[in-house]
Amino acid sequence: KCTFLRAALRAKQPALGTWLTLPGTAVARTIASVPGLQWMLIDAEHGQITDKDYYELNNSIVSHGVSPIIRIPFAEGWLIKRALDSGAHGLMVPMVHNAKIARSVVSLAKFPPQGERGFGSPFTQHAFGVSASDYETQCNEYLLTILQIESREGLDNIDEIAAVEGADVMFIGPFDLAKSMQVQFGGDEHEKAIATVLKATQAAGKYASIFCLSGEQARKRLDQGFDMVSIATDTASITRDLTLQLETVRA
Ligand code: 3PY
Repeated sequence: KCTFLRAALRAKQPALGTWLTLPGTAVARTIASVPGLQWMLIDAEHGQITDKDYYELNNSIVSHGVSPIIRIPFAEGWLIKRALDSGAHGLMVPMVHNAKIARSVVSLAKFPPQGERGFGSPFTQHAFGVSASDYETQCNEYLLTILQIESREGLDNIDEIAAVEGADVMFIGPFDLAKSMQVQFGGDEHEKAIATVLKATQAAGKYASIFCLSGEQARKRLDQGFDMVSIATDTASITRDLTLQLETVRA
């Protein structure tokens, strides 16, 4: 069960996901039950979700055959520990600017001998769908370490970051990248930077991923060679559909 997303990536299937910023298992279940999703991002960087919510959200999402990924607020050891102890299938870390941060994240996310993660929570294995001892042996292989490239510094250091062993996915945060570079979102320089990260990620034999807000954007990125894309967020989906229905009824 812990292999949903990893299996899709290994099979070279487009890994399609959504963004969860609203707390509550009802929202998570409603979204995860839409057929065809491989992953759902539990956003504890910017959303209203806290680490107290992780356990219930993970289990709700996994019960629909979707891999939960937790995005923590920052590359800090105790934040990584709390996210992984809840049994997430993937860890997303924002603002990875250099290989030193990338190495530290990987080390904190892996049990020895690959890393320095400690074992202890009696609940961790539940969302992975395995026994505690299987969790310990399988986790290093199946847990996805997802590093966000979303700064000029991260862009400049992409070759070294992508080369870090155990760093599985380079995930572009296009909004923060544009802000950090002080360029227009979607403009030539922005697109060139995105292409640079994609190329370096592919050259390092890692998976390339990017945040998209719609199926149209996601399709374009998959056609460019990205392996894993979001297609929507919870709040944007609600707003978009309500706007559309209002326009339809008023037309
Ligand atoms: C960005 O676009 O900066 C992101 O991190 C997506 O949430």
